[in-house]
Amino acid sequence: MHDPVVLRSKHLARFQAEPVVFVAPGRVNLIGEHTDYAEGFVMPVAIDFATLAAISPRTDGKIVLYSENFEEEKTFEAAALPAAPSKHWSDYPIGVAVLLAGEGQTIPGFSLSIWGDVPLGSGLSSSAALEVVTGLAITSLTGVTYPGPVLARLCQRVENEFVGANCGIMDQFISANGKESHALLLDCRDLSFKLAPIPADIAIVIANTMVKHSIAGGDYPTRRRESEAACAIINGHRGGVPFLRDATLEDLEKWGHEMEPKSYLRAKHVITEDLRTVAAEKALEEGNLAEVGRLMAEAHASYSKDFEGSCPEADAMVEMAQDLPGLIGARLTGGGFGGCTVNLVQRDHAKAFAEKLGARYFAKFGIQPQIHVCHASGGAHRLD
Ligand code: GAF
Repeated sequence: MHDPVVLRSKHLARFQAEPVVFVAPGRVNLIGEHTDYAEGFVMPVAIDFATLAAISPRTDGKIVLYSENFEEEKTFEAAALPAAPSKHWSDYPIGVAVLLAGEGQTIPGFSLSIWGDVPLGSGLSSSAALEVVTGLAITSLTGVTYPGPVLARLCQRVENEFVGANCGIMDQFISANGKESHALLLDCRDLSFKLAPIPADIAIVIANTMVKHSIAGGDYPTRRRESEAACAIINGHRGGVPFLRDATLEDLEKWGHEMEPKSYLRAKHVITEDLRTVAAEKALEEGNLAEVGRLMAEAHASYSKDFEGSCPEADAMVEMAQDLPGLIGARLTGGGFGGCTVNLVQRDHAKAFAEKLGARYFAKFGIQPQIHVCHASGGAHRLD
């Protein structure tokens, strides 16, 4: 699906240099939302939307980035990397160079052509894919290769320390470490993971509400702060709870009355979501799809009501899927406040499911949603 030939020949024509080409996928999260920065559990899948990067060295000390999607070029000096972002697509790739330089790597001049089909602002991790593919590309020139989990952590730091988005590790981790036909149950505390096979007869149907989502906006950091405030109260009482991962529902019962009502609800979502995520992996492993679907429904209700991370369009998209033939489970996926729902659907029904869901959504909102029947893909790698 992601043929490097076109990008390679465009790069050659633009920069008169043969590149090497890398790919990094976007992701959809099956369950485990806003648990990653609480050092909890997530269960994402790499998908067959991805970002490609073609790289070749330069001798003039310049870093020239070209986006095929934006048809725009931006030039930097390798010896004078920017200290701050400029609210531009180039923040992500140049941020990777900045962080690698901070790790002591000498960043050479290079030309980088980028193309991707991860829909932007849809909660499918287009920025993580761009960071991870750039990390692979640049380290192929510096010769210092990073294992997938280390590259993921570096790319998360690009978001946190350069771009200024306070995200967790999930998106970069799955983009760097995804496995064909599998979801990953990732423990965000120590980055250990377990592979959860997606049965061949189940399709992952991603339905885009077309409501733009951004984790750099105000809602994501507000929710994070609210949940962390609840954690601090529990930790103040019994210690040993640096993250909500360490808290229990009993803790919430005991000290919830001291919390702001919103903080209490955010924490309730995070604590119960961790339990659901671990249970969903077990159910998937046991082939208990009814239980996977039940947990996804519970997760959506918790995300929408307790965490208030949904929006009317996403709630409606989940609701409209409920009585369609073949549905196993549906929920809003990703950072929230818009973006996509993820639907696990019996493969035989997937095409009709997508058509009917799209028609229902259009009838209600007058917006044509993009609906994709996706496949669990492998993580980032070199193409050729
Ligand atoms: C966004 C963030 F980037 C992730 O780290 C994660 O917190 C997710 O929202 C919510 O689960 O994708």
